[in-house]
Amino acid sequence: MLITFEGIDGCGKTTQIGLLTAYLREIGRNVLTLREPGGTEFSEKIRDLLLHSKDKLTPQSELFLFEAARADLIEKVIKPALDKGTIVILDRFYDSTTAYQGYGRKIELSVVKEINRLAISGLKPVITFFLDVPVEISYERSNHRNLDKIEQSGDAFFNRVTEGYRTIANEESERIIIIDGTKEKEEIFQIIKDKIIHLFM
Ligand code: T5A
Repeated sequence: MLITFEGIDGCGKTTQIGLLTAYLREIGRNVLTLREPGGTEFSEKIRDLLLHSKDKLTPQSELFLFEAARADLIEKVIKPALDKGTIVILDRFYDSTTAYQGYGRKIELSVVKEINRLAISGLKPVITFFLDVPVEISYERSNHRNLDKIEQSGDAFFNRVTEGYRTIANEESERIIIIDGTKEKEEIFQIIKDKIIHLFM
């Protein structure tokens, strides 16, 4: 079972993934938590290039790098884990690419979706939690640390990404649960836990 978390930077994904992982382990489930880009030696190198390289990347090269990291992670780690019955919780997946490179960087959506399709080779999450927070909250929560390359993309970019996420979530309302990410951490986790328990029944 693949579970994914989505939202703009600082929306609270990592916090909720930590709570969900602990809860699932408590009830005796095998859980593997991963983040994108990353999770293999190759994908971690790509992560470093994408988030910290001093070179300016074009939107297209950024897109291909995210997809290369994703394809490597899926084949080497995610698929083998799912085959063993492990629950995989993934911090970002192809919805991030649609939102950031499609809506944010303005690469034609049909192109982004096609390249996503190639990279994921048929793998889909059973459920996706989209933590929706306004851009100002994202900045407030991130301003205690150095911003990476993508986080430095500016207000207009993050407004487009946010609107993109809302559109994707409304188009795929069967899979994507929209949660108000400005609520208290515990309240958000209760919503997530209820949905997960429902999935297991
Ligand atoms: N990207 C990624 C693309 O452009 N395309 C792609 O295809 C993919 C896969 C990855 C970057 O790459 C981009 C998107 C990203 O810009 P990253 O370092 O992995 O970068 O960063 P994020 O995924 O954005 O993770 P962050 O750590 O920035 O944010 P989280 O995980 O959403 O938030 P979290 O849980 O760390 O919380 C941030 C702060 O807020 C507090 C926490 O305590 C923490 O201090 N917080 C709350 N405060 C109040 N109320 C709540 N409910 C709170 N929840 C958390």
